[in-house]
Amino acid sequence: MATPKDVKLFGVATSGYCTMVHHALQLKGVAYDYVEVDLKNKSEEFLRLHPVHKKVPILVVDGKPIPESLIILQYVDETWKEHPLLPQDPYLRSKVRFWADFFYQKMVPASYTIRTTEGEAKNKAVEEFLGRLKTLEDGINKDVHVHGPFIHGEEPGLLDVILGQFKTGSQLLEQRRLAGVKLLDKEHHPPLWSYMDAYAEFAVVKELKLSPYAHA
Ligand SMILES: N[C@@H](CCC(=O)N[C@@H](CS)C(=O)NCC(=O)O)C(=O)O
Repeated sequence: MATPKDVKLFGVATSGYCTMVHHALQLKGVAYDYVEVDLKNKSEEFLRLHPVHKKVPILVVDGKPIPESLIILQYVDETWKEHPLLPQDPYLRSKVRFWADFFYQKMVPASYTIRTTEGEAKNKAVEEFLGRLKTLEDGINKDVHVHGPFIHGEEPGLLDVILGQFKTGSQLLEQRRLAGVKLLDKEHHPPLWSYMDAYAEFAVVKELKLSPYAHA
């Protein structure tokens, strides 16, 4: 396959999903244009690119649109070989995909419930979120992490890119919706905390501080 020539990312600056795609492209050294989308006034062009969910991010490569951040991240990894985001070994790759899917299927909805409920329902949602977070942390340590500062080892991979957005998102959720309740802290989640710290210090990530409001 010839290397794509024309790469455009349609996104919004406050979206953690879009930041993941920025990071993946930059980790791989891909040159691309960025188009900021007005979600309150979606353009015809944008709606044509993604008529199904009508959400950012959308990556457009040589005129062809690719929606959904997790699908985009895997497309980017398969298209540009520098700095692989997924391991070579198919079994290990399946494990990384499993925990990435767990994040999208279990953590994102749990944080949405915390944002949108009050009282007893919110307390229950926090408990559920923390239970799932423990499952995620244990799973990553058992199935993926072997050594090194990142989840994927000496270099950040797919789970680092995804969870890199998670710390900011959780902290914002704590500040805005959960007076005094901690979702993620160093004391209760030392491994996750240290992976996320290592990722935040990584050059590409440090230079591209895009998302103050992850998983908006
Ligand atoms: N599952 C999608 C979620 C993307 C998403 O929720 N994007 C939000 C911004 S963070 C959006 O475009 N919302 C616009 C809308 O719902 O109209 C992905 O991973 O790409």
